[in-house]
Amino acid sequence: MPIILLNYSIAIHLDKPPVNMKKKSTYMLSSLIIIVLCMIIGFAALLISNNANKVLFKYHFKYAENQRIEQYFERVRATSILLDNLQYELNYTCDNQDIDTLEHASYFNAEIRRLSLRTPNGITCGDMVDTLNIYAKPKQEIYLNQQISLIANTSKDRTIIQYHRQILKGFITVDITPQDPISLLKNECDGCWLQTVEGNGIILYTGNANRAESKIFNSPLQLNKDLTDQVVKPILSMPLLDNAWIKYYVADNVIQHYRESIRPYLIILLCSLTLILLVLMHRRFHNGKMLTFLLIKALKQNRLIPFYQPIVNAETNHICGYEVLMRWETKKGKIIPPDVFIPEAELNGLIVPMTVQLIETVAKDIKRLEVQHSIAPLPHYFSINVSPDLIQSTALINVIKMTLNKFKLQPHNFSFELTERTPISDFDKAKNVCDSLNELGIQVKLDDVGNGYCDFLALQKLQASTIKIDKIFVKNICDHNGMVIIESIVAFADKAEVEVIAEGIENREQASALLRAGVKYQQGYYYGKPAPFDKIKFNLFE
Ligand code: G
Ligand code: G
Ligand code: MN
Repeated sequence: MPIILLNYSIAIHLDKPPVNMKKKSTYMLSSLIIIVLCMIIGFAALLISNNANKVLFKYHFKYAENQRIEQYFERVRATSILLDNLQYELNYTCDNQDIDTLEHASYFNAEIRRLSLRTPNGITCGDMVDTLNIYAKPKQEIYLNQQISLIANTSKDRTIIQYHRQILKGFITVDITPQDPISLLKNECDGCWLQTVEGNGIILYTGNANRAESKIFNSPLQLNKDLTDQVVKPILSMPLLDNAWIKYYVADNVIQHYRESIRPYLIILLCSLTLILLVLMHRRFHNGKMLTFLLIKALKQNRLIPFYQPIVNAETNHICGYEVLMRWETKKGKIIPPDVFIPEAELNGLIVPMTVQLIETVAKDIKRLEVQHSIAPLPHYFSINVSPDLIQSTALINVIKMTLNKFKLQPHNFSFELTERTPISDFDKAKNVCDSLNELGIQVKLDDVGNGYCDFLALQKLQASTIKIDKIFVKNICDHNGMVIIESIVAFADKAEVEVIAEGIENREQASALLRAGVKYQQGYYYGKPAPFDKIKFNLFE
């Protein structure tokens, strides 16, 4: 059984500690600082490195080309809708009325450059007089699918995308108006780039074909697919539907131009990010310092007060003790929870004087309770959280001895629970302190078992009398696994002869399930929330 416990403890230990260790906002600030720093490094690389620039250019280029192609398909879709209506307006005889209809449709639609109709009798007519001559020669054509084909025109400076469709009684061919070239290439020299469309063993020199060939490639006439790949690798190869590729070949100076064009933006971005980084670092630093300053003030003004949460014997429903939970009460009476200030106090060492002061306040409260209820000595224990720093310091023994003497209290009135949000650095020192506490008759409890650092080592070395089961295990008690873990902790505690207290009991079901599992000491909202001295619960049913 203990093996299960050990595994679970390790798993959780790996998952959680950093988040618990630091104050949330500090943690967020630190994360932000790292993110901004990474961004700065990334942008600086873009500014310095040729390769990083080329990668960015490629991505930018691909994005722009994708958008351009998507716009072509959008035009085809729009044309298709237009043809759905047009097919009922034609006579399918190529008479003047048909030509008018075609001219009208083409004139009013930006997507259409040319529109032609073939009638069932094989007559062809279109919206332009010389329509048949313009595209007659370059019969290099790649079909992307049954309806869309790419044709290189005679002047070889643009691709024509043709959309073919059978309509009611004839066949329509539409030349889709060409898109502008990618903006990244708009201002580039003619000979610096080349766009080809390749498919079915054909290469169409499309965008900027004429002069590009002669500049990038030695001999344009010999250009075939193999050679293309050998001479210059395309900067972009994108599949166009199934059986064709669009490829871009770009000379180095295009990338150089790109680099120059983005440089001012990169510099502005880098300056802004550096500024943000400085502000964040200042805040991170200031945050810690500010909190330390305020905590010192709170300590001087005795504003760090105890809240008490009852720990109950669930068999008898009697309160047997209290956990003391520190709160920061501001001047205006606002109560600040410990996770806001304890992690910082543990980092800057203030936790030691804070706990010492808390011990004295608790002692006074115990005295007041004795008077209020006319019971002396009070049978209850008051369990004070101590962080590893303090459990390794003999100051704790001196303080508790002095307090017991000064207020005439019994050792059983106090116990310490060791919170292990940070690891114990010197186990021997901690062991000495715990031994002395045990000799005094003051119990040491291990807090949040299963959810901290090296539980077993601490248990073995520090001779704790009690372990406190962390609330996350109680939360999952209704699952089979949750119960198995509790049972294994109980079995383990029996063997090790330590008491068990379960934390975080919020309802009757959890309380009775735990009791069945053999955990009689219980603490949680079900029995009572942490409360200030004047609202302290003395009887469970009051
Ligand atoms: O009280 P809460 O209810 O929010 O407690 C949150 C955490 O703060 C707990 O894990 C508890 O161990 C820790 N904590 C509360 N009071 C003290 C204290 O006096 N000293 C130390 N070291 N931790 C404390
Ligand atoms: O020191 P430790 O981590 O054990 O502190 C106990 C913490 O658990 C405190 O923050 C306290 O407010 C909280 N707590 C006590 N009882 C319950 C409970 O029933 N449910 C939940 N969610 N938290 C609880
Ligand atoms: Mn605790």
